[in-house]
Amino acid sequence: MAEKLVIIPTYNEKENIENIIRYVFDLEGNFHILVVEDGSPDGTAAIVKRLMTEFPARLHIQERKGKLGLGTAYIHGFRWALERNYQYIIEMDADFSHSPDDLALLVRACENGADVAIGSRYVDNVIRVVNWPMGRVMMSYFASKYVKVVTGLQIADSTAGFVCYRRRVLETIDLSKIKFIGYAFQIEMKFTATKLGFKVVEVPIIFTDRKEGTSKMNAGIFKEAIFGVIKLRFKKVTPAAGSGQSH
Ligand SMILES: Nc1nc2c(ncn2[C@@H]2O[C@H](COP(=O)(O)OP(=O)(O)O)[C@@H](O)[C@H]2O)c(=O)[nH]1
Ligand SMILES: [Mg+2]
Repeated sequence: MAEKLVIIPTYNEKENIENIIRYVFDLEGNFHILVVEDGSPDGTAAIVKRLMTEFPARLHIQERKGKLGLGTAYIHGFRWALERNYQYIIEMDADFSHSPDDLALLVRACENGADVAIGSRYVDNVIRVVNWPMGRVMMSYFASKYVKVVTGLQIADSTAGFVCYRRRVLETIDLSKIKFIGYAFQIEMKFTATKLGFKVVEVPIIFTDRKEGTSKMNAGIFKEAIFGVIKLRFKKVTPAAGSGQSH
């Protein structure tokens, strides 16, 4: 059976991390988890390490020295996964905004021919977001429309952070050239995969605002996305050296 890794980046997620790890391990499908932990002052790492004694084969942690951003946390996790035998590598938040029950949907889409499966809030022009303030929903929804216009990327939810990649996608993308860190990182990954010719599909999911802990989103991350996509439009995408681009 193909090995599946869920990468969960964390910064101050002590209220969520144990629950989400246990939830994923209770699912069918033998998912493994890598937590990429950025030195959270709230002690998130200690909780993960305690659970690692209970799940030594399935739970892993990579610790970095400080809050270095979501994008670089995922790049770190992707490299870690590629050094091991994972065939499906999934991005998921720690805060239950992405329902772990939907992991199977994303993996199935990849098993059925997708190279990248996006858990999409906006596919078919339906907005599936629960409990976000209306302003934030509108900002996110129209940001996706803006990305479409500026980059030409035909994806309804380009800032989505619930994504399953087949291994070969992450092998082919030159990860050293992925430069953005916030929502722009998510756009850049989808843009790059599409430019390299991979099949990217959107799977409808419901996104629910976190009930515990606080958002780490800030104005800088938003600004990076707005201006970053303009740069993206002119970016030349080439496969990683030695990847052979074998798809
Ligand atoms: N390692 C790491 N994780 C982060 C960082 N910023 C956010 N996260 C995690 O990324 C996920 C999404 O962040 P969140 O604050 O929920 O963003 P929002 O849903 O857009 O409000 C959560 O699991 C956070 O703990 C960071 O700088 N480093
Ligand atoms: Mg969140």
